Amino acid sequence: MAYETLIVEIEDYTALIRLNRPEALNALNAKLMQELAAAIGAADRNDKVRCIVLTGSEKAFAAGADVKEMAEKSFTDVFFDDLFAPEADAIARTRKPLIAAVSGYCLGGGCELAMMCDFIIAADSAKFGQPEINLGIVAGMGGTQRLTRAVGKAKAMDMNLTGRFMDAAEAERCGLVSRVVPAKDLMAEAMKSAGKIAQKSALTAMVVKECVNRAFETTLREGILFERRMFNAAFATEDQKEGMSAFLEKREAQFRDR
Ligand code: CO8
Repeated sequence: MAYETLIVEIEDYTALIRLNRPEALNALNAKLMQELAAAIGAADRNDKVRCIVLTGSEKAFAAGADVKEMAEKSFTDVFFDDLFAPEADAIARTRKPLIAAVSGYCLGGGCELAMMCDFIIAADSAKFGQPEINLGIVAGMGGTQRLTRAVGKAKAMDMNLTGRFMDAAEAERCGLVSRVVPAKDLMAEAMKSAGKIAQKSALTAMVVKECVNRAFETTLREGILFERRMFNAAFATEDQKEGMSAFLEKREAQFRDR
C-alpha cells in the first residue's frame, strides 16, 4: 500500500516505517497519524513481520504535532475529535516489538511517539523534548506520563516545565533511550537489532513484550504472577520444544511462531 506521509519497506521479517514529511520536520498531522496507525496495524497483522522499526530523517524523527494544523482549533474541536487519541491508542497497543530509531529532533508528539515504541535507539545527534508549554499547551500523548515512568519525576518535571531539549547522552543516562550510536550507524544498528528479534519466535517476543509492559500497569505481585503463568504457557508452544532442542543439539533454532 502506498502512503502519502510514510515510506514502508518489509524485508527479512522486519518492517521499516519511515516518517516522510521533510518540509515540516516530520511534524505529525492528522494524515500522518492515520497512515501511521494503519501501517503499524498492517505490519502487526502480517505474519511476514516479526519486528517493526519506526524512524524519521537525519534531521528529525518528528518535531512534534503539526502546529499549523492545530493553531486554529478550539477546545470543542479537539475534545470531540479526540485529536490523535484513537491513532495513539492503536499504536501503543501494537503487539509486535516496535523499535524507534531516533536521529535529530524528537519533540512533543514526536517524543511521545518514540516513547510508545518498546525501546529507543538514538543517534548521537538526537534531541528530545516536551516543549508544549512554550505553545501554551500541555503534552497530550504521554509526555507527562510515559516520560515520568521512563526518567522519574525530577527530569520529567524539568522537561515539561522548562521545555528544554535533552541531548542523546543525557537521554541514555536517565534511561529514556536504550543506547546511543554514531548518527551514521543509526539505521544499521536499528536494523541489526530488529534482525536479532526477527530470528526469535514472534509468539514468544509478543509474550515477552506483554510481560514487560505489565510492569507499568499492575502491582509487583500481580506482575510476577502474570510472568510466571506466561512462563508456564510457553511450555505449550512448539517454539519452546524447538528452542530447547536446538540448544541441546548445538544448532540454530528455526522458530515457526507456533
Ligand atoms: N509543526 C509544524 N511545522 C513544523 C513543526 C511543527 N511542530 N516543527 C517544524 N516545523 C516546520 C517549520 O515551520 C518550518 O517550515 P517553514 O519552512 O514552512 O516555515 C520547517 O518545519 C523547518 O523548521 P525550522 O525552520 O523551524 O527549523 P529549525 O532547524 O530552525 O528549528 C526546531 C527546528 C527547533 C525543531 C523548530 O522547528 C521547532 O521548535 N519546532 C516546533 C517544536 C515544537 O514545539 N513541538 C511541539 C509541538 S506541540 C505537540 O507536539 C503536542 C503533541 C500532543 C498532540 C496529541 C494530543 C492528543
